[in-house]
Amino acid sequence: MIHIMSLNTVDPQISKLITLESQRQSEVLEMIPSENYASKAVREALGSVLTNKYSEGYPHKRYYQGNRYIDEIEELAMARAKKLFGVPHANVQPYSGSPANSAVYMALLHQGDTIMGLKLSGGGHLTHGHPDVTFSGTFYRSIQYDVDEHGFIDMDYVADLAKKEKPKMIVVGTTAYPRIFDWKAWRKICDSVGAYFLADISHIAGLIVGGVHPSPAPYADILMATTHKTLRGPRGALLMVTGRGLVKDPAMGDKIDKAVFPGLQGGPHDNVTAAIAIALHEASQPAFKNYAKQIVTNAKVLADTLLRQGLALSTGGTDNHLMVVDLRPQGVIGNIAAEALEVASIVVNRNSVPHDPNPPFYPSGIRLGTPAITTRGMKEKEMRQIGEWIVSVIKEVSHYRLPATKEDRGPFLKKVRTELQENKQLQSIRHSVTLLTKKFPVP
Ligand code: DSN
Repeated sequence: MIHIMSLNTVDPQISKLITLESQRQSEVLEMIPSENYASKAVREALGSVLTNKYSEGYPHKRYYQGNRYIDEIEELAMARAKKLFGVPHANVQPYSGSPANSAVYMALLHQGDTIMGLKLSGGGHLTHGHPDVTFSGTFYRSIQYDVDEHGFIDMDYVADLAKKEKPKMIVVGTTAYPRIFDWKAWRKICDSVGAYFLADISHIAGLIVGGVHPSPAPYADILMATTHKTLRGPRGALLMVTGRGLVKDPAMGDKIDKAVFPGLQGGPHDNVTAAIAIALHEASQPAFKNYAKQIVTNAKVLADTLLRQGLALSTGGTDNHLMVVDLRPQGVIGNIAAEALEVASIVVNRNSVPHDPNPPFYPSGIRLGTPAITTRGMKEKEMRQIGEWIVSVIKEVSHYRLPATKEDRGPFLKKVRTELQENKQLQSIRHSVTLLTKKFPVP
């Protein structure tokens, strides 16, 4: 009986929370650069009967019966990924970006081998060798490169570091870096030391397939892309081996497949696989190119508005979908700026800035992105308005200083939170944001 009852009847508590979250998503300006609004078709596949199935293995090589339709779905997802990214091998099973990167390391490295990735504070990801607390930084010998004082990756420094440390793998990719990569230059560095070249394009995958950013496919050995950021699909990831990767090691695709399953994962989430296939189909449509182009235009206009009003941005601007606001000139921590913006219904995340003197929990910046608001149809005019609001919110909280002693920080943030809720200026911006979001319904 329970099987045919609606969610609201079976579990009114969860049902209500989903309704409230849906309302929240439509009422706020969603500006966390890694978030987006997946289409109804993608969400339909996620909530479909495919969640019932087990299909350990790969198409036509399963350990379970009953996979004839799942095989077709996974083959479609693989074929679409290969076509869209221009690669000969694609694995669509990784549960998300972190397991996908781990699978690459497991496939091609031995414990203790040297990997080289960008520091977290410079815009890198935890799985790019962050020391002490991550698998990538403890199972392997991790050497990290960094950005210069303006936030740019210094390629001469990277080349020298690679020559000195001889990494077996170089990871090129970021979560908070606003500039375009010179993939050819990275290839040269990898070749100079014989390193594997892993391009982690999680953030910019949608910009690459939308034709507004160069693709690393002609240069890298392996591409890793999460599927839910600019690509606008479900939570998941793609691991792709390029033509170059297969020349280097014809077994690279098999090794990566084996590392994903059975190396690190069990059965693939077939509902996600179908949703990935749908997202890849959507990304191959002409409208996706316009969306990708508008994301970058919007980010540039927003960055320009913030800069004109005196905010500092890492690298002084952006070429992609995101920007990192460096709040050190204001002296306020990212936590307070992000919380104040949320009171004004502008949702961002606090973020470390290059060479941040503060720890990641109390970083000196915030990260903003335009993918989700672009999906809602917002354009340059709205970016200028949003930029004004962001500046105004930051001005409103610029006098707050983080206490030096750790014990005082919790009570201080609690007190600030109450004050932010009562702040009339933030309330007034929230009202204006509500009016704006009503004009741009979540598709
Ligand atoms: N959490 C993702 C991001 O926000 O960029 C990276 O894994």
